[in-house]
Amino acid sequence: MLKKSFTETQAFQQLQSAFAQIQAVHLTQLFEQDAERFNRYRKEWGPLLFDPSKTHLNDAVFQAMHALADELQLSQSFADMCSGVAINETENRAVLHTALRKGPDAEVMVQGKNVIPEIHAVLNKMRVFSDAVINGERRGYSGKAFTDIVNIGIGGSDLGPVMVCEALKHYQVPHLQMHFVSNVDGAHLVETLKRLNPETTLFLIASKTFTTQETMANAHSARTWVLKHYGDEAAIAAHFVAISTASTEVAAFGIGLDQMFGFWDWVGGRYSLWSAIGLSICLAVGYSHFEQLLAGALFVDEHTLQCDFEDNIPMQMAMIGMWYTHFFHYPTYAVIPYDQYLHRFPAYLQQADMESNGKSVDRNGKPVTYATGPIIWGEPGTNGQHAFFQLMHQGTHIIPADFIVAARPLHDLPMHHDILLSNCFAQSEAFMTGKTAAQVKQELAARGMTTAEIERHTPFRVFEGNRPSCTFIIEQLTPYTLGILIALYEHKIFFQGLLWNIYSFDQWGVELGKKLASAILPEIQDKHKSLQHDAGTNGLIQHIRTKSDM
Ligand code: G6Q
Repeated sequence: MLKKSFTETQAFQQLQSAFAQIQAVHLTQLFEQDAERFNRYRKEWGPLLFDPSKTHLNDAVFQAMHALADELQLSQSFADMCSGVAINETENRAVLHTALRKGPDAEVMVQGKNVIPEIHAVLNKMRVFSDAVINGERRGYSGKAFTDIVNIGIGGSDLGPVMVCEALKHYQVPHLQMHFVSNVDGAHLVETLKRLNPETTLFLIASKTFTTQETMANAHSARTWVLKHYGDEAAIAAHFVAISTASTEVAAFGIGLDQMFGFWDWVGGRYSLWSAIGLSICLAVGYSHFEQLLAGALFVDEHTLQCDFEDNIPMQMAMIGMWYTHFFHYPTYAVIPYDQYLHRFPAYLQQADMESNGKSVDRNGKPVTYATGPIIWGEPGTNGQHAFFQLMHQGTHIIPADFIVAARPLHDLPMHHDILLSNCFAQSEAFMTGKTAAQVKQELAARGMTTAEIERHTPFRVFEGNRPSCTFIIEQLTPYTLGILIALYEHKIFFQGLLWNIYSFDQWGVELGKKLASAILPEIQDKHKSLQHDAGTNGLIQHIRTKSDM
């Protein structure tokens, strides 16, 4: 793998001159210059349409991006990742979430061993288990069928499964309710368990390391809740399963290895929903839907492997993101699904993207001299329109956005879907075209305002426009198309890591957070311990010590 950034390439010069030509051009001018722009840039691939035509692309920019992709060998690096090369060098690991989507006949070698048979053995165990829970064969300790599943996990062991279970609610098994407990704030567990019956509740303890403080605290409290009800240790085996890479820690917790669903260190936490971490998804929607999710992601893996820059959607998404982050200096990027089922998609992407590319040291150990991963955020439309869209339309910050919508709804209220679609398209149109002073004046005159009133009101009603966006249309939200959407963003993140020459698959910032809290915990629990922090932190701890006496 090359260890140079986009700024060190010859294509970068090409991009700089293309930028000089286009930076002052309004998006509407690009459409005036080329009415075929939509057809030129949109890509249709299976059930997906990707439309980047409302971004600052032209032939010169596109060619420079293509040259950059070739010069940085993006395709080769993607193929390396998929074939098991240890590209996560800071943790000395392969990165193989793509292997989790492959069929049983594939071959992916890690340290001389084909990992596909193990993957399919775990998938098979997930299928058998989820079928048994769903059809009531697998029951609680007192013989009652399960009605509620509680997944206890945090970060990568939570955000992906929650997002998918919410997104696929339409397909949910009706007699099983899913719950997710992640926060160590006891309120999360207490409020979840309040309405549940220990005899009909199954806990999935999802933790790659099985040492994460929050998950272990929640798991132990859940265990106590079950034990308190039954008064019998033997009940634990019937009500707890573990999803982890750490069999010793799982056994120490008291969960037998037959009750454990394994995965491997080459599956990163935020890329793990395709592994056993997806057991909650299998239980929520049934194993065959989980298989469809994997198939959608595989479709994108193959697309990404086969297509060069001209057709490669994740590669183009990555370039457009870099284009706005580096050249236009737009520090944030919004993801706006016009789909209520996708309401957790932006939160999921925040982790996937910002934990991967929130880095400031390059792969040679040197500080980077350019902006890396943008701040990712978003909420579903149309809700966002009645909240933060004002700033997106008329604020001083320009925020590129992805709009995501399905052509056909999953409900039978067609009028609602027509309104949803029209809002989605109207917003990207308004972001691009804005409204000129002349248009505002004409409108106000038509409403009968005097010239003086028109002059006074016009400045507030002008929209500059020229706000870029990409639109993604899927045919319908299914497990397959959801798999497509997730994998598109995963690979966009991968390619951006290459452009910025950073390691996308470690997370030392998260590790730091895990250690810091462990140092302060005993100081909160024992008020006589001396405090060695900065004066501000010591002050906060002292304050809590006085309050806990009250
Ligand atoms: C993800 C990160 C992080 C991790 C959580 C939970 O890529 O590594 O979000 O998923 O900290 O870790 P465990 O699964 O080990 O409990």
